[in-house]
Amino acid sequence: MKKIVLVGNPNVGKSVIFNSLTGKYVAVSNYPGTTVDISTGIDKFDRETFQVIDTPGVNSLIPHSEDEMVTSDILLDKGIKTVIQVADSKNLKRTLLLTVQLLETGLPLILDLNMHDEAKDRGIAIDIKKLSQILGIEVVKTVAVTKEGVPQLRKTIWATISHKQPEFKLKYNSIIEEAIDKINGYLPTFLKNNRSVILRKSVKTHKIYSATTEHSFENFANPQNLYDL
Ligand SMILES: Nc1nc2c(ncn2[C@@H]2O[C@H](COP(=O)(O)OP(=O)(O)OP(=O)(O)O)[C@@H](O)[C@H]2O)c(=O)[nH]1
Ligand SMILES: [Mg+2]
Repeated sequence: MKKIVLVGNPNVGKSVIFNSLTGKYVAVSNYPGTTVDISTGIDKFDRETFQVIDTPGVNSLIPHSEDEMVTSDILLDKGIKTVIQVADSKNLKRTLLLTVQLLETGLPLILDLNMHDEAKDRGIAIDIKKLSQILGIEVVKTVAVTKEGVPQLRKTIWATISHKQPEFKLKYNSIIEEAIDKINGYLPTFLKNNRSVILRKSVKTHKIYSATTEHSFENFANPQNLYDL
């Protein structure tokens, strides 16, 4: 079954959005090999049925905790059709750091600026059209607790579900770009050009700075190690 994954910083309303999308068809289970709970549910768009996955909150796709490791791992699942980043509209800076990392996965992405009510109370106004143009993705506003904007979010998921994500490439300095190219040469075909995987793994192991020998790159690109993100 095709999968839709909800990802976002902690405490931004992912689970409330998840409940609005899936209703009562929900199962909670441990992510394999961890103590982290993952909720999955079913949503029907037109004649198609999708599995919706709620993930634990993350500050970064470079994992520093078991929760973050699980979310990063879920994003490597080949069956994923669309990622919805649920965000706190009051904290755009924190949101966009994760947006860039999600764009680097190459997965189709929709940005849901949730908690729009609280942002409005604080006088925060976000030009979602402009943001959508800059990022090259659909951006919607919601208030999960009152379901405001949820029908629009659903419509957007449905409209973009089979779209190919335009390539997003943030250019890093030459040391990093050269390391990315080199590491890419060792990746198995299904992960080729996946800058997100390369950068996550590189930052975690600091190999982007220290891997100067072919041997360490081979070690780095060992498919078994790649799942250890
Ligand atoms: N005012 C307001 N509160 C919201 C909104 N969305 C969620 N909340 C509240 O924010 C809190 C966190 O919501 P959750 O859905 O648990 O957030 P989460 O992102 O799943 O949190 P983690 O799974 O811990 O990362 C709850 O108290 C919600 O009722 C919103 O749009 N407006
Ligand atoms: Mg949650």
